[in-house]
Amino acid sequence: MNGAERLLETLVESGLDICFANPGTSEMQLVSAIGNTDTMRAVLCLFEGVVSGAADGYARMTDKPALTLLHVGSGFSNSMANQHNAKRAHVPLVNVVGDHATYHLQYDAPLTSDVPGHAELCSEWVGVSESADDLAICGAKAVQVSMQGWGKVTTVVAPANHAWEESTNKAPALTLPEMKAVSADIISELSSALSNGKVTALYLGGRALREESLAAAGRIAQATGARILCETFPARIQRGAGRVPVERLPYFAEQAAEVLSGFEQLVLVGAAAPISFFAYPGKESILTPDSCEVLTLAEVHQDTAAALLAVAAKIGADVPAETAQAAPGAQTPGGTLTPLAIAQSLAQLMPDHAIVSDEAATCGLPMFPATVNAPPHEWMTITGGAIGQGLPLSLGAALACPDRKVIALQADGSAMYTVQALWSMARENADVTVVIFNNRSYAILNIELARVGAGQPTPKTLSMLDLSRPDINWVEISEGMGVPATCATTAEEFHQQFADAMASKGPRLIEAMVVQQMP
Ligand SMILES: Cc1ncc(C[n+]2csc(CCOP(=O)(O)OP(=O)(O)O)c2C)c(N)n1
Repeated sequence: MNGAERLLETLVESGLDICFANPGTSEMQLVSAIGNTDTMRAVLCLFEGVVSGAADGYARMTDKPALTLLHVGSGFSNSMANQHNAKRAHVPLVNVVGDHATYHLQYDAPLTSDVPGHAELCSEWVGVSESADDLAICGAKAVQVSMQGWGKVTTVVAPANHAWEESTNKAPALTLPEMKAVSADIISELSSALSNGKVTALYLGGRALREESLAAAGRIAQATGARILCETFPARIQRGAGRVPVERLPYFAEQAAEVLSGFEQLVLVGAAAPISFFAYPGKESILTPDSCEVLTLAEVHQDTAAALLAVAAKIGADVPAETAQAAPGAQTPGGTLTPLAIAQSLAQLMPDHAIVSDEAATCGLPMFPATVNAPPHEWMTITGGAIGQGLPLSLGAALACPDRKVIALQADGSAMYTVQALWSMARENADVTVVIFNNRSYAILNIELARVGAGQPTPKTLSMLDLSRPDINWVEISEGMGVPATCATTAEEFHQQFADAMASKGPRLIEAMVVQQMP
């Protein structure tokens, strides 16, 4: 066997079963190895940002890594924005990046680059293979590290000669690490703090937003009067009917600070302390008031469910919190096609256990609160703020959960970054309904322009935030990539088209010509 075949053998034995790929000449042995096995699904993506975003979506839904296959430093750097989002989502991810043969690097051929340097910028572990045998050893280690805590982004740099040279030693899969538990001392300390009568919020993030943790947090809230908040951009939250509802901290700093202003204690559970998304002249970066004590029950990467259950047991919190309830009999939305009308259609029509990828940007603001009583579903957001995540994320989630409907709520500007994901959705027959919020604008930047105090905009200034001239035709783009598409201009049209999409399987795109009221 050659090094590439050994690497693949080890990755498959370590539990990896899907590869999102955009390969080049230095990865041909790996392409060939994957082509000769039926244990690794291969998904071609036509831009590397789709590769990394899809791997993120797959990992968010399965809690295990997907493999990516990328081509040298240039390919890796194309994937970086979504590697960044994946890192911020704390998901496991294993990249394999090919490089020139070791002996070829000295000649500085055109694609030569510092591949480990590229990888280190957004990987939490990088292994550079030193021989054909070492390649699979690096692969085993990459999977092991990727499964530390909730997950890490890892990268194996694979020189082409290590892939094609003979490898005589099999590299066994390594034992996967256990999630770190919260100590008994912290459980006692936080149980006392939660019972001290101060005005308190539980601030949940990451894995603490799964059903079991939410139920335990609900019981704690019920017993102590604490409010349940969550981070602004969670990786994945389980919500809808039957689940304990969570209030998401608003994006705009003033609104977030307002929400946090009355609390004397904030208890972090799998979330970092809330800070402003950006700095603004004359505004605070820290969103909690000085008088609010910030305590940590569970850090990111710790076992949040066990910690919440332990606190609930210690304080005798056994009364369940109220859960969201289905709201039957809602009226079919009509008239102007606003984001809220779309949210109403979504809440009425989404099937049980749908997966929502929310990169609707400004149009997404009313969607989350308006879907609290929708059927049970999961909601994924743009964890690292690097746009171009939503379409790839929904592709990866759909391949991870083929029996569930995926709904991509997608702002038009962000969609254009990784629009190639549509082609992979068509090719893989991914069950994704894409809703494009066509507002022909970088609307959020029009808002931010005023908020940062950048002065009076000129027409030239505004032209850098405007997506017209020419208008983008999403139906044509989508159909050109093999995804059937329709356009909706009223709430009734949207409702009907969305109902049709929910009733059928396979990729669909609805271009929603939204009329937006700016916050
Ligand atoms: C990778 C990356 N590039 C650029 C930005 C800056 N940025 C933030 S929002 C935005 C425009 C978003 O427009 P759109 O997706 O249409 O949503 P809207 O604001 O119109 O709701 C841009 C360019 C970013 N966050 N990430």
